[in-house]
Amino acid sequence: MGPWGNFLSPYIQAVDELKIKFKGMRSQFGASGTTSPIEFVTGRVKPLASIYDKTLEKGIPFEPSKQLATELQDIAGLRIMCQFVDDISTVVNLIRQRDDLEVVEEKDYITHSKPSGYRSYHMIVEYPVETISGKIKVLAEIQIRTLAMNFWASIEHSMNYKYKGLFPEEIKNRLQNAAEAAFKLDEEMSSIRSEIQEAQVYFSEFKDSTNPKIRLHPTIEEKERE
Ligand code: 0O2
Ligand code: 0O2
Repeated sequence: MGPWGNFLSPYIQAVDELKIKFKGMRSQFGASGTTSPIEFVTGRVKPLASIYDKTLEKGIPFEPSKQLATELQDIAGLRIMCQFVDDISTVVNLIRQRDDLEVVEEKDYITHSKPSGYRSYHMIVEYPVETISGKIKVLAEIQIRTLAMNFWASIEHSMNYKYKGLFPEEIKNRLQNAAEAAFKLDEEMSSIRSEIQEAQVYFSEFKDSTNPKIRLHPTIEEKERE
């Protein structure tokens, strides 16, 4: 393994472990019969080409180093998608309570969206990875957002590649309007949250009810009878 392989290895482990842990949170909600605030989780280690671009932007040497590990806080990146805006603070609180990581910074781009229109909640955490040469603490960035925020960010991110961040004024305005429309959608969905969740519980019970032996939770009717 070369110097980059050695440097990135604990980040790969951190992403794999945190992905399993956050997906585990989702399963635990499911197993307890409670609607999960987590819809799905993704993770990635920043590709070397993106690390290179960031070092140019920040004016730091492109080499595995302590400086790189400190200044690039998103070499390990996790993304947690939620159905509703309120779920984001639930997830943030669950992460704050964990003993297996330390939150070092939080950035609230939901109440303070970026000028581009970007919305998301960012947490920078320090996560200890056990390696054959001992414990290594790495930084990881966790982005927590709704499905609508994620839809907008994915589209805008891919357009950024085409325009290299320099959007024509009209596209910039349209993207800002689209971000507001996405937020309006989130607000509308929040206002009918209880109806949506009732339907989702009914739907999952309907699926399970085709085989009564695998039903893990009481149905709404059974709950009401209790
Ligand atoms: P399942 O059974 O498909 O739900 P990986 O290493 O493959 O677990 P990776 O490569 O980090 O994950 O990210 P990827 O492949 O982009 O997606 C991670 C998980 O998120 C996958 O599920 C996708 O199915 C799921 N996913 C991606 N987009 C959406 C989406 O829009 N809605 C929902 N509900 N899920 C999505 P898993 O973990 O492979 O398992
Ligand atoms: P990637 O992996 O391509 O997503 P930094 O830029 O990281 O040195 P800063 O400004 O403190 O420092 O970071 P910030 O803005 O808190 O978080 C950066 C990450 O947030 C970006 O990562 C994006 O993933 C996301 N992000 C921030 N602003 C926008 C935006 O306007 N549009 C979209 N689509 N995503 C945004 P990178 O670096 O782009 O890497």
